[in-house]
Amino acid sequence: MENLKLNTKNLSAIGERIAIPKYSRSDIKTGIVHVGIGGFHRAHEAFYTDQLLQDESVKDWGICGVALLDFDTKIYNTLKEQDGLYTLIVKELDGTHTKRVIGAITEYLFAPENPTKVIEKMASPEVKIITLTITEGGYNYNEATKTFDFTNPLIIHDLEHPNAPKTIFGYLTQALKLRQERGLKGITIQSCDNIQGNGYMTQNMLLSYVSKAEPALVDWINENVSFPNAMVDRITPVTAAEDITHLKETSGIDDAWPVVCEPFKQWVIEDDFIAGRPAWENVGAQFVEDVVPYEKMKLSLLNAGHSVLGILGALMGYNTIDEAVNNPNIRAFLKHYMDEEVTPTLGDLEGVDLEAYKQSLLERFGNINIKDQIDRICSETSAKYPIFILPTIQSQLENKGDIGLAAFVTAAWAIYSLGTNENGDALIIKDALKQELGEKAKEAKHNPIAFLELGSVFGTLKQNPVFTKAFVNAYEDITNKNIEDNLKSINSTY
Ligand code: CS2
Repeated sequence: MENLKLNTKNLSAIGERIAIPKYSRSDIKTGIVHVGIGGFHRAHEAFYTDQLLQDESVKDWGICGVALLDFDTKIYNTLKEQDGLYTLIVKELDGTHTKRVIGAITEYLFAPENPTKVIEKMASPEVKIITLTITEGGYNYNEATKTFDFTNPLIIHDLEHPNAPKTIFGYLTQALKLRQERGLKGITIQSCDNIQGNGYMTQNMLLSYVSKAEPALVDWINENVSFPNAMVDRITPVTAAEDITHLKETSGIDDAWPVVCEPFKQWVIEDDFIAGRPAWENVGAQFVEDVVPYEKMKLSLLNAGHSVLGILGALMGYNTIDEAVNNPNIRAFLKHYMDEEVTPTLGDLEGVDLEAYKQSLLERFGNINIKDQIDRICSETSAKYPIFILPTIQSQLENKGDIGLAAFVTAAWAIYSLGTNENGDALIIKDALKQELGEKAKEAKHNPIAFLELGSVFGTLKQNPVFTKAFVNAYEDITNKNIEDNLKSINSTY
């Protein structure tokens, strides 16, 4: 089989091998600007939108993908080379791969190269929605002060150079200002990040920035921009070199950056789109009045579950999430954490079978074909912990519920931050606070609660005697015996 490079020219030939878009991509207008064209966006929103575009009457919802950071050069160049096309490889539970070429990203821009072009695109009349996957840390929220972080050097830069911004806040402010000046009404800004109340967070952080950068724009935003909350879900590991080779060997497709993901997908969205929206419900998204309870369930069970498996698994020397969850002691620990510490915080979830949901998570985590990297899960834990784990602890403390298992994971993270696993191998720590975490982790060897001094991660947790006691005990237990033996003793108490 001849290898075909993925691009528009070869598309119909590729269509004889795997599924390709049925619609004519050149007829699709851009209705959405999406910032952050990483794997998750390409496995999720772009996938849903591609499915919708298969309906020939839908022509207004093409996506313009924006690469915001210098770091994104590679994905931008790849999409440019491949005319925005990429292969989505769904790794099914039975080990087979379902492959399809996704065509929904019809335009792509590289912000560092041409900021004005990005601002103009966001301000163009045909664009009705700006969607974001800018990661948990991208919202510039500080847990310690509970406010927008104006000390961030990039924010200081944007305030000084409004026409050549570097952050999402600088871009959105300029674009919205142009829309106001041009008399263009409503636009929706929709977060697709894993944050409780991600719409509220986007709105609050943007308004904080705008109040300083363009105070006169605040009222216009309040009247003309909507910020729906949404829960997003699809496990999307980092594409491995073998994925690229395998696609070439099995289908003869030369794709420099395919995306791999699990079969499961979910998108629950509040129906608050001031300028209209795609009928994503026709392709499986759910529109609801209030998404907050669903988000909370997902963040505190799935995402926190990932962090639990990642931190404990990394210390025990595992590389992937399935290896960790398929260790019976870790699995039982995670199950107890979900049942005893998270479930009591979730309140009433109408129409959700929580037991079935938790069971399905264990199965998804255990999918041996996905090979989701523990390094990916543990990256940026300092931004994830305050969203995934801290709210559960706070809620349990308020209601005098158990926090012992969360304290154990937190203590394990302190040990992890020393940079070596139990076998003496170096851990690759990718975290914006890597240095601070490392310093606190060293102090913690003599005084464990020093680790909790990182206010932007732990808020006021250090002042809570119930938590600190459990944390110090757990820290000592981990210093005295290995993780697995600790898990065995903990599990035996349930
Ligand atoms: C993961 C998420 O980043 C993480 O730690 O928990 O990327 C997770 O895989 C997705 O949110 C699944 O929807």
